[in-house]
Amino acid sequence: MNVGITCYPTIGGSGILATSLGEELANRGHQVHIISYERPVRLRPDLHFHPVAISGYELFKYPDYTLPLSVKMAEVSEAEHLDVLHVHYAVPHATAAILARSMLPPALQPRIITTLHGTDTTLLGQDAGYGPAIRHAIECSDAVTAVSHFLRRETQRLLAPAHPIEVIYNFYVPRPPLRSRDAVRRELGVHHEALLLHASNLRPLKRIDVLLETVARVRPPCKLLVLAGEGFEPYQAAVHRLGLDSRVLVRHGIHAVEEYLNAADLLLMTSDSESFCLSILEAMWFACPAVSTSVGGVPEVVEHGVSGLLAPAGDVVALSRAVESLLEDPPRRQALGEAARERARQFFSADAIVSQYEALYRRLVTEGRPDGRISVHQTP
Ligand code: GMT
Repeated sequence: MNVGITCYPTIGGSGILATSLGEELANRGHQVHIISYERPVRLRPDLHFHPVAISGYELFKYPDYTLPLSVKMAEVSEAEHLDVLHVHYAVPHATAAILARSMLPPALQPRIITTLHGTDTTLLGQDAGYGPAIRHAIECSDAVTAVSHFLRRETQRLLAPAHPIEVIYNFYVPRPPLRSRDAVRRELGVHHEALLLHASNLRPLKRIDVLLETVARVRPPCKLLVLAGEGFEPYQAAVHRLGLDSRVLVRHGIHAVEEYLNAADLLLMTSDSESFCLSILEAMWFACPAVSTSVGGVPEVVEHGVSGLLAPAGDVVALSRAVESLLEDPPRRQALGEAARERARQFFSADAIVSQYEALYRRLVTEGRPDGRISVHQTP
């Protein structure tokens, strides 16, 4: 099939997932076209990339992305005979896709799949300036998926769209680390102490304050490595106040996360909300168990006490005790890590998930278009 994918290209779960999906679809023989304002960070060179040019028209107080995106989507749909256009993160991608479709004659209209990733409905869905547009885009999509049952429930509760939402979980394909665990720990100056890892975009809902307070309470020797796109400076004062200067390391813009996941003893996530938490899944593939707040879709990814440990949101005492319990019991930590890797293989592999998206595409294409025609462009 000819598949268009639109996502945010920056570091972030939805962009990473969409890029991996594109690569896996290409591996399965589909023609994949990525449409975005920048080449996604992890995009392999053999996928087709169609950049959206944003005009700096001086009359506009705020630059507009939605219209040039929709024009590019329509152009690519027509030129590449897209069967489906799969947009990740509703805002503004789903709205742009609906507009692109309405610019095209029926025979050239791709089927539109909107995948909800989290804050596009849990936060923006509650914003009076966005909610009705998001509901409209969901209702006009040919299919809508959410990355967890939690997100489906929340979207139905907040927006009540008159359209079914299917759950297709996220997946992750680990790349082999380029450096050994020992080499990475040497680079970080981690010797006999444990290495805790936190990977996120540091948005307020990731609760970096809770993260630092949790680490400050952990008694066994450990260091915390924070992997973030950018923006840790506002937290340096808290690092200092909590006496963590020598225990907190920060690395920005790291794409080779695998090396660090492989070197870490556990992942620590303290979010107030997560629809899924791709960082946890990434760690699971490296048998690195997570200690996380039990929020949103996280309990669908981690079974408490089996493949990781969960604690109430904001509870620094429970979180630090959970971390300590794993640092003090390496065999248990290893058992949870192994169980996490097994769970990732069983439920969140490309084999398990990509076939669900392919089946959805096939269903939409063979169901036919609203005008009764079926797609004529299918390749494999
Ligand atoms: O968490 C973020 O702020 C980024 C956001 C994104 O769009 O990349 O993440 C959301 O999508 C990820 C991929 O599906 C999920 O793993 C994250 O849990 C979700 N974030 C939230 O729900 C807060």
